[in-house]
Amino acid sequence: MTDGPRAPTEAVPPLRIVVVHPHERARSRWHEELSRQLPEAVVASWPSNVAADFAIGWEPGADFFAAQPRLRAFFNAGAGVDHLLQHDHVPATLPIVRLEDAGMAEQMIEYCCHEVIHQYRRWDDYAQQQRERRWQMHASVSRDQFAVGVLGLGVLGRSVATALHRLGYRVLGFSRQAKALDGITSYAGADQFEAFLRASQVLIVLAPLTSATVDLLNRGTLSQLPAGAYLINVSRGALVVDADLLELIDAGHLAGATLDVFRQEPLPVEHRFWSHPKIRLTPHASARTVVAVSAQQVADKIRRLLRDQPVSGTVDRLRGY
Ligand code: OXD
Repeated sequence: MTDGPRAPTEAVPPLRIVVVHPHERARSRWHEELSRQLPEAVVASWPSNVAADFAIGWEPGADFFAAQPRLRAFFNAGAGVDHLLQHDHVPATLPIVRLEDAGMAEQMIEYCCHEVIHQYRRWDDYAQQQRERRWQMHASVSRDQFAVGVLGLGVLGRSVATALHRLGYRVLGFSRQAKALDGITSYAGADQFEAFLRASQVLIVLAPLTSATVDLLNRGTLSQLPAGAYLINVSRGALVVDADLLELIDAGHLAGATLDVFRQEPLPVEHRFWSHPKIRLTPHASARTVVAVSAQQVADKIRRLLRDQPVSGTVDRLRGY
């Protein structure tokens, strides 16, 4: 028997992905890893004339979205999505998916625990004593009496809070809605914010930047921290009012701050933070995107979306994260 005429097979268009990133090195790392994770896909780097199904990137411009009308989702190549939501060029109905941990949590834990221990063990005082050749031991406070407040209990906030709890610190967590976390005293909602601040000897800022958190830590709220409290900001600079922070440190109400993020990045060379003796700063280096792990997470989520399955980490535009 001979085969009858075959129905023409419909060619399935390949999956198309575009990487958009202002830094050439990051762009090529993402390109390389996504091509490895999704060998069936055509991966392009923006600028490109590929009309993609999915995009991955950081700080895409209006021209990018205008040229990509077919996108089914945009994957953010970092933790915070404020850079996407502050512009109205991101199509209103386009799902935005953020990275969840993807190798950042362990870096954040390392960074925050290092800074908490630095304060708890009074390294700055001992460094000053060394400069003065002064031999003086300070009385120790037990860790369960040393309260560390974690503002923001998302994936990174929860990881940091849990790690500090495991180290034996008294940990307080603040979030919009109460979260039950083992060993962590939870505060939630605007009416518990003051009590949370008043109890936090070290305050770690890990909340996203949204219209509700911009300038949240200002003269009024920072004054509610106990005398001698210390601030660690690893979220976004715009949560803290710089002048108010400096004023409270100079007045002696706050012991100092560790800052990894700033309103303007790179931090302008003339900014007082650079030379302030009570400020330790790093250039937005607390937790870098680990591209290999992140690309695997993105590839898994793309496969789910292609099967019409929901994915975690989808941004709620109204909430702002
Ligand atoms: C961020 C990041 O969102 O570096 O700040 O991932």
